[in-house]
Amino acid sequence: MKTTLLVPVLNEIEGMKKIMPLVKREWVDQVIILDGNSTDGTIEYARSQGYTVVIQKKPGLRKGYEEAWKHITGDIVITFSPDGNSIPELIPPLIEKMKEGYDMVIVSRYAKGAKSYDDDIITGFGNWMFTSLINLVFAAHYTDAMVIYRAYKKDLMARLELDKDSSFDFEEKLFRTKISWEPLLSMRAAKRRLKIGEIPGDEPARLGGQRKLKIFQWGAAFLTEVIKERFTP
Ligand SMILES: Nc1nc2c(ncn2[C@@H]2O[C@H](COP(=O)(O)OP(=O)(O)OP(=O)(O)O)[C@@H](O)[C@H]2O)c(=O)[nH]1
Ligand SMILES: [Mg+2]
Repeated sequence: MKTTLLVPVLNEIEGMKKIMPLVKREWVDQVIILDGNSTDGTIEYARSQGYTVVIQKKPGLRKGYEEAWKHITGDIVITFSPDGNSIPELIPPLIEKMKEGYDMVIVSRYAKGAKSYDDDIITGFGNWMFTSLINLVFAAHYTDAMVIYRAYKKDLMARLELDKDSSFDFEEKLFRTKISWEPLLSMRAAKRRLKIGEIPGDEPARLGGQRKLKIFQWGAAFLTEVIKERFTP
């Protein structure tokens, strides 16, 4: 079972310099830095450390993931945010949990024993609301359906058709924003009754740089997505 750590970055130089040295190279078989056209030296830093860097052509995290997929050699992908939000030491236990036979394991900020130090009242409520909604609509049992930090089988991308343009284009145009595919992945994995696990993992606060999250546009886009996904066979 080969593993690939996929690290999305957009102007994340501070976090990269503090966090990536804590990621031991022997933990995974491949590391890919997926860059969304950073201008703050992130790309140069990543290359100087010997990492494989994929610079995406189309904007947005979802298009980035799509473009990164062909470079992934692992059977399992771990998406990891190097802005301080993902704790590096949880990579080995996350992989261990995947080995128990799960299709996807989430590092939950809201599982018993974990806490988000990055949330404010709005993001905390939003994450709780969307996770509850996904559980209700798709009869799932997530404590965190939204977080980036998770591991899943590489082939879920094709099996769950995460790359089909129609999945998100409408919402993105309507709300003039770019959204990532984690919520859709959570919904479709639940719908197909895949084997989903969670481990608790704190979310420390962002280290530096700027938040890219657009709370209200994303909220509206996700809500539309849940409704649409509910009525798609
Ligand atoms: N390649 C790529 N990376 C991105 C893009 N947008 C955000 N990222 C990176 O993806 C990671 C996760 O971003 P998020 O956690 O969703 O958003 P955030 O800006 O970190 O928001 P907070 O963590 O809540 O402050 C960060 O390392 C970002 O730099 C993008 O369009 N392309
Ligand atoms: Mg973040």
